[in-house]
Amino acid sequence: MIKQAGTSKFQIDLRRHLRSQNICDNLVHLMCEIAEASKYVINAVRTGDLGVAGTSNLYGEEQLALDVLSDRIMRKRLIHSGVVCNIASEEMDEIYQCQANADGLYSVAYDPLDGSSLVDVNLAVGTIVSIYAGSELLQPGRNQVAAMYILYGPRVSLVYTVGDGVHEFTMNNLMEYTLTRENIRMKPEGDIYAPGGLRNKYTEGNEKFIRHLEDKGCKLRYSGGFVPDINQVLLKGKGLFMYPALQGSPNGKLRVLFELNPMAFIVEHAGGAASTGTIPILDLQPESLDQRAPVYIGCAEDVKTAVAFVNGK
Ligand code: AFP
Repeated sequence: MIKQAGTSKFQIDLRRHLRSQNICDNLVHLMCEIAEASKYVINAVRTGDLGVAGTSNLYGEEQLALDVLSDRIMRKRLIHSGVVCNIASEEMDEIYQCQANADGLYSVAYDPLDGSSLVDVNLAVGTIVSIYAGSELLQPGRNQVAAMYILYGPRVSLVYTVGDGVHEFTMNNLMEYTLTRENIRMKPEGDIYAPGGLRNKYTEGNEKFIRHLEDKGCKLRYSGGFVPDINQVLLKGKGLFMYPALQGSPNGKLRVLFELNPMAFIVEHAGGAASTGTIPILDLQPESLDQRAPVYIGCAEDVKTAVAFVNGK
């Protein structure tokens, strides 16, 4: 553990902090390469074309020019890193193999620009990254060796875990990521909630749960962007995000590989929890790249209460 963040005159940069973790050089190098890629994604978000790309992704959704550009930036950087075996992106239809031999290498699943439809209304968006050792991407999220997200908001911040604490870095005016919060911990129960999906499609259990949160005085905080919404719950250390099963869409909306696994890995290592309403997100065995699942993620007691309501408390 490094001296308390922000108290020393020395700014602790990402590479130095990663080196202080008990992880191998290849993983340090990979995570620093992803941080470097985010500097080009920022530029694209701030100045790039806000129009459509004229193509559609794995889900048949229309791709924005920013989706395609940020995906290309991330993919090139991951290939260039030399330590990646397989890549899966929310914007690509299938797994891309960089190297056949997976010894000592990693496989990466990422959402290059989650919430991209919010950029043209100037709301915060983010990049989400999930890392596994070896070649296999379709495995339970609990096997991740690292997860990180980069939030492009009023400030640019990066949050990561390698399974030993959750740490936040903020970009300084030299475009370097320096440590701002170390070993972030969530409280057992919270006072904010972020409910995704159409309320008139909520099941009775979910509707009762929302009323329970409102009765206990929780404030609604939902931006429509998974990364800023999770960042708020995580850094305030008190709250819950949910995108439940809806009438007509039993698996909700969010994607297991690109969104749920990395965020669940981060939140669980900050003392929170993440559930489908039936099992922990990290115990899910993904069957396909485009698999979706309902999610309740945040303070452990709030997630437990959600599961109870959803299962007919
Ligand atoms: P987009 O990437 O299509 O903007 O979707 C964003 C997202 O995947 C996630 O960031 C949000 O939490 C969720 O979808 C918002 O969904 P609703 O628009 O249904 O609220």
